[in-house]
Amino acid sequence: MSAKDFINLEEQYGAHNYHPLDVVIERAEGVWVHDVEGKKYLDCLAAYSAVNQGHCHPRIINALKTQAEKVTLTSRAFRNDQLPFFYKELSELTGYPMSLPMNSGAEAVETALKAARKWGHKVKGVTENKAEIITCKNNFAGRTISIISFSTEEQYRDGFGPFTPGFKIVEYGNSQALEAAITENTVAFIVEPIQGEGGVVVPPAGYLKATYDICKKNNILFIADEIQSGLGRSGKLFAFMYEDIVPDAVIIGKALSGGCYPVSAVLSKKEVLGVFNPGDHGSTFGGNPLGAAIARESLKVLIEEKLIEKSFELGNFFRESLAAIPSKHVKEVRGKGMFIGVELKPEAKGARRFCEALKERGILCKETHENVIRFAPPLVIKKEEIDWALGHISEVLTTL
Ligand code: IF1
Repeated sequence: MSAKDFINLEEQYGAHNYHPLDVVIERAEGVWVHDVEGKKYLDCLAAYSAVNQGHCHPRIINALKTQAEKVTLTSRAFRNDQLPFFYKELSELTGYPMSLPMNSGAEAVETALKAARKWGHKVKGVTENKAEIITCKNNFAGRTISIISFSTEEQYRDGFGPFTPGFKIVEYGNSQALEAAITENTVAFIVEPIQGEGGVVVPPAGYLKATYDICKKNNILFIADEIQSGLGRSGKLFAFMYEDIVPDAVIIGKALSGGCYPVSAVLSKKEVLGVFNPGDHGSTFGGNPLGAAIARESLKVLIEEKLIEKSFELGNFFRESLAAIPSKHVKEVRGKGMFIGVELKPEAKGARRFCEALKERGILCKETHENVIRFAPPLVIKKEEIDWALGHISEVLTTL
């Protein structure tokens, strides 16, 4: 079968809710993916930061196989022997005393929303059904009805109403806007420390600290959505660590399983997660032994292979090298660690054609919005591989 045959099958039988680049991947290892026609590409998207540890990491795959042969799913009606260690190791790594596991990122965000509302009512004393949660313009937190209720991207909402009430949206990067939006009913502020889908937008230095202090002053939960920015992507374990804050809750997903299985979690403390009583919340697959075993190994790989430090050093090198490319198309190069966005000028006629050209040269990346090319390869990428990619990126950005 040719790539075209696979694409035709997919187009015929699948819902058309995506517009992928036409590369049909059949296997991958580390930073490299191989398509059905035998072509090899450097993956500069890393499944939106889910494969920070690299594709099919041997240790993670081994943990997957070993656990799959023992027990995969118990449901939470019974206990299993992996979940307790997953909780403990996650706590030791992050410093958060407890966590609640789910599967997709969106489910973990929903979990945080539910925790915040219930905390607001039961602990803070906000009148029932009056809780307000503040979010930021250009956020991305998933696709559920409640989450798109606070999206500012028209397409993500179009046709999907009616929406969940109780959200307020303020400008990202402006702490005064947060302060002005607070009422006696505000229970939480949810923020991406670096906006991913928004175009790898890094807020002004001091913004996270300022908004955190505002939350503390007003008895509001500060919740960091680190689903994309977390677990080493930004060059720190969490992107919020660039500022001196400890969020009340942190939401993680994606790289928590090294891209091998959907595993997400909300990290927090007893005052917050303690609002959930047996039966209040759950999931058939959340906390299952297969996911827990995979996540345990994924976290170990992240630490033992020093991927966070590598992301910081090589990411900064990659970003500075991109910024030095003399291209008339580039408006700004920004990011932290291995989380990089190259914003093109409007005259460049869109990032998509640059992604297509890079694909022809064996580099896979994806535009975000019209004008931003995102570079976020697996954190196992080597300096020589970055150098090789830079040669091609430089040619594409200067000749197209
Ligand atoms: C798609 C985007 C990235 C996220 C943050 C929660 C979630 C995400 C900060 C939800 C998910 C994914 C979703 C995926 C593509 C991707 C994406 F372009 F859509 F926005 F990464 F930039 N919080 N982001 O980035 O996690 O439920 O998907 O596990 O929807 O196509 P999920």
